[in-house]
Amino acid sequence: MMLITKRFLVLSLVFLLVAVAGEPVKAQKTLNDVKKERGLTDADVLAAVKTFMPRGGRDVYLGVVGTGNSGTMIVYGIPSMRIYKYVGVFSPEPWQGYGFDDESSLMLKKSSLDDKIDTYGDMRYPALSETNGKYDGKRLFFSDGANSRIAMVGLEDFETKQILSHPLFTSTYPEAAVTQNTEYVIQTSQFPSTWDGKSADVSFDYDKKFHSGVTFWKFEESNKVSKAGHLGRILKEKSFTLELPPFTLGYFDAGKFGSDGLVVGSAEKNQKHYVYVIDYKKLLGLKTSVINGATVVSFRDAVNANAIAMIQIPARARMVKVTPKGKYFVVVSDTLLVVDLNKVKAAMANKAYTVNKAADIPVIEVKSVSHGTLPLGKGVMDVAFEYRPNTAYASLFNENKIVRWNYKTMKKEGELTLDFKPGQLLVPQGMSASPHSNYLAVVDKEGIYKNFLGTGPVRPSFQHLIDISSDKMTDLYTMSLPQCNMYGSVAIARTLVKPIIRYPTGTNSRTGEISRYKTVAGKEKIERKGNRVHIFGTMIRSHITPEIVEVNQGDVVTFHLTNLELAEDETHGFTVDTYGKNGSYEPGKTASLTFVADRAGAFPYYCTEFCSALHLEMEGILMVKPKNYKEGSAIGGEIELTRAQLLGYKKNYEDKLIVIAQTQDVINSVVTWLKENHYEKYTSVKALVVDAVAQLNKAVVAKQNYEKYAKAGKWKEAFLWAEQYFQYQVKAADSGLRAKKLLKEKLEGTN
Ligand SMILES: [Cu+2]
Repeated sequence: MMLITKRFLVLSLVFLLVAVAGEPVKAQKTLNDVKKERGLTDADVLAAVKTFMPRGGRDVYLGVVGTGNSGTMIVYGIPSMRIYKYVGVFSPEPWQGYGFDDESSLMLKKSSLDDKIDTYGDMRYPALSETNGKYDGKRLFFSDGANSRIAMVGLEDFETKQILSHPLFTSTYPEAAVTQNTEYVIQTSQFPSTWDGKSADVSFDYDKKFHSGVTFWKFEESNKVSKAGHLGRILKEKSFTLELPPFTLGYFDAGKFGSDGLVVGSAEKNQKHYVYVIDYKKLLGLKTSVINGATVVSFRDAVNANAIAMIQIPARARMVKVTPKGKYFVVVSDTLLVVDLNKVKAAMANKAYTVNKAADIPVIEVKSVSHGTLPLGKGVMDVAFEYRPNTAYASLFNENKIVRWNYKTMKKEGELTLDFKPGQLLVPQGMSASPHSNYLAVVDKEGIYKNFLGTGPVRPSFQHLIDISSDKMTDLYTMSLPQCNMYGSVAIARTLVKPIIRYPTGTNSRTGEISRYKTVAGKEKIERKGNRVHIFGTMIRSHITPEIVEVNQGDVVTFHLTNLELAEDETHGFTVDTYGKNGSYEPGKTASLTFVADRAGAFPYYCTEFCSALHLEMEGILMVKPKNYKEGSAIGGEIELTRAQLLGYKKNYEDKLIVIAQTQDVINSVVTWLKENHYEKYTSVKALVVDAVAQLNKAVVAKQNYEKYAKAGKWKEAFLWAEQYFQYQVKAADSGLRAKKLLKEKLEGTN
């Protein structure tokens, strides 16, 4: 034994000496060393510095892009291009328990035609909510092209709050747009289809049986505002659809200010290309019918009310976008066409139509409403607007170019040649009335760069960040976006979005209301009615309560769990092994997990999100007793402790009391420091102190118990309660130390 120890010691020393001798400490490299070694130019370094985000720095914008068929959305920062979050929208997302807990599963099921959870989507062009034409940072909308759904995401917590399935369309254009005060969220069909669920013969009576449509989903922010955020909803019963003849519809946009009320979008039929113009306010008073539960305004009534016209255009419109002040809209094809919306309004008012005889459609001559055209090049895909007057950008896919141009003078103002084929464009705030002028993000679906490693045939999607702040545009950075077929994105100024830190305790995050399953500390319980078992549990560092749940095979079991944490970023996860149940519990959230306990045995449940040093102690066990199980057939009952065991517990208890006293010293010193430095002046610091105090308040009962059991000589119980007390102390100390660190940073001005 002695020999082994000695040899081990010698070996360790030798190893240590070799390690020290073999790895001489290198001098820190200078910027110039790194530049030289990596062959970087000054331009490379400047580009890197422009996107680098130091500690204490903040991204200027929050970007959102739909992942297409993955059915999720990605939240990222501009200019750092760091991905913050993937959010489940049209498909389940396990990390946040989306489509796994009862609340989100119910929402997803209700949005499906077959009462099941759809597991993919087709989401391309999101819309941010607006007030007076400007982004208000409250809501985000997505259309699912594949499953004809519309979704609303709350920006208070970046969670999906509502999904509706379209009652008429079986094919939806994967874009959403809003009117200038988000009175309506607009969604259109893409390919024509039948609406009655009966006729399906394309060759017979196509023009009568097949329809297209534009839907105006009524959106209202509720007067009842929850502390967790807004309770706004799309109201199906106040929404309506304008029926159109069987056009194939594409990108669309809503008017603003002088053109508020108008909706413009691309339409095609029999190889003829149009832009439709709808004056939706004129539709509001018209007669409606109900088809499949949806309110419908007929095309004929809209034409008679002069609420719709078509502008025939020479080529297919790849994109139709209204300029920020609402004066023009741009029709994107290789020759850009700018249409004056005042002229369109005048033409509609004067009924200056040539009528398409075959379909009886009012058509406006394009030359009578055109502001100008600009032949730009090959494969023009998209345009984006920025803050400088009348300034826009266009992407030329086939020419690897971005062009800056002026939609008033109809002149080209500059260009940037790229080493990739540019697709959809984004300027931060660009789809609102107040675009900014710093950056242009460009979609690119050809990740064939030497500086990206190959990962098999499927590559990520890419978004390039271009600096447009000066006359000379520069390509700064390439962000890869995995699990994503990407099209359009939107970005909003960081200062407009005000995300919450935690929910009021017991919040159902989908509805924003306090859940009827909210459970607070000390009120945990298990309720049984026949074979229906409800567990009302809580989670807090480092306990899941209850720790043991016994059910019978075949019982229908629901865990209703509430995260009692008040501290920032203290999310707990929850899974029951092999039962396929998985939830995510952000501070304050209540969510439920229901399953049939159809397999007998012992199934551990535990916290899946690393939450603190005591994370591993967040566990419990679900005992599923087999059918015909008889009590007492297993080992049970109270076990008598031997004297040696009892004394062991006494020693443990006494040792614990010493640790408790030491921990209390730490807490006291932190408390003194916080008070001396006026923590109460800083809201975020105060929140941490509130959490620390809450932990200590919970500890009071534990102390009463350990003292009681110690007095009675019940050392095991005394030790366990002392341990419980210590855990509350640790949590309080943890929050206290975080508060101290934060306050220090505030005082030093680094946070
Ligand atoms: Cu945890």
